[in-house]
Amino acid sequence: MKLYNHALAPNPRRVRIFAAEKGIELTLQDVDILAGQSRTPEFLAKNPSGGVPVLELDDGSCVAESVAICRYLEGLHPEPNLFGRDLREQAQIEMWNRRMELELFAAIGRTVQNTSSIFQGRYKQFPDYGETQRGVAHQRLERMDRELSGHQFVAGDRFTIADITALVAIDIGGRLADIKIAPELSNLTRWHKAVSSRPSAKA
Ligand SMILES: N[C@@H](CCC(=O)N[C@@H](CS)C(=O)NCC(=O)O)C(=O)O
Repeated sequence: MKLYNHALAPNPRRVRIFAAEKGIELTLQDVDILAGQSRTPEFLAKNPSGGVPVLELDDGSCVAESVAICRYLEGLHPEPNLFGRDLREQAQIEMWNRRMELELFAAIGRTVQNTSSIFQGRYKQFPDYGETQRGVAHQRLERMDRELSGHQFVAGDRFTIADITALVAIDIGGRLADIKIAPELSNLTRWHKAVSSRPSAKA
């Protein structure tokens, strides 16, 4: 199995952290997405959406979309469980993962795309819209802080895929859009320190 990867991009990092939690070693092949290497005809044949990560299986078939890749890895290596054991837990974790993706990661992604110099010339940028999205991201972080007063991790009392999604989103926001966790958000600060200190966070 080979993972088409980019060292700094958040979605491939999601898969690397997920695999590291399970002790799976993936062969990585870096794709220079900023130089357009994920938009070549060869790469588009692997993933018509033109992005990383892509997991290429030993038979040459490809799976794109980070959550789909993570589900595949969970099937191959069920432990430690990161997607939920029974139906009820699976639904809860899915709910939290989608909230982290659609409410937090998306707002941070739109802030970065519309304000970071990295994307100048790559996308038409709308800085005002980017600033609005920065506000949305901060509101979501404040809500996360309140949610984390009731449970240790995003989806409950154990580490799951939802924590991985939140971590990669927050870290890329901090790096490329200066979206930082305010010190008064003590539950979120505690959570971020805990998940960042797991060995998988360095993957
Ligand atoms: N929904 C996809 C998003 C993939 C994605 O947007 N990847 C970015 C890196 S984080 C990328 O490769 N961008 C390059 C491009 O779109 O040209 C997933 O979850 O994997």
